[in-house]
Amino acid sequence: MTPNINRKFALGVAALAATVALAACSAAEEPTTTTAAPGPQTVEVTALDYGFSGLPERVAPGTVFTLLNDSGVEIHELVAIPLPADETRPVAELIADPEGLAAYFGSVETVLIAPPNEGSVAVEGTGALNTPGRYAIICAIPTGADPAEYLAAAAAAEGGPPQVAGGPPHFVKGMWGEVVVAE
Ligand SMILES: [Cu+2]
Repeated sequence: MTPNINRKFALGVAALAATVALAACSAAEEPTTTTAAPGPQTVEVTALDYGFSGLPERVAPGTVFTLLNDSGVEIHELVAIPLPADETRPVAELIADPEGLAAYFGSVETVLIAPPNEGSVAVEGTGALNTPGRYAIICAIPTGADPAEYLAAAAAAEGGPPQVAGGPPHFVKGMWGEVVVAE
């Protein structure tokens, strides 16, 4: 029966096309990007020397972030800075402009700190991104800072980044990202 054979063939081609499309899709995806399912969820981001892995591009309001530090050397943080709607520059551009991002440091939504090889504690907010909009995600810890000294300074700091000795902030070395919070 020719029609039946043709139908089987057509189905086979469709399945093959779907497989190829899936393969092309996953190949094009950034390795550090995950696609968020609808609704708030918990997202575990991994901190590396020097970058974030597993940072989603888009999440629902109320999504809670945690940070796992995969470095045995550096202490890392995840600072989520909401950007106003009239700020249209990409985060990459803000990172490159020292005053660009600093202008928004006062409105931080949450800060997670993770010592070497440990999970995070929230030192500002709860880890949740509740307000819809675009966020700059950065780690501003100075390169080579002593983890114990940084934790002590963070505990003592009142509403501002702790001041400890070290090199340039990690975001200068690529430890930054951009997340959109939207329904
Ligand atoms: Cu860092």
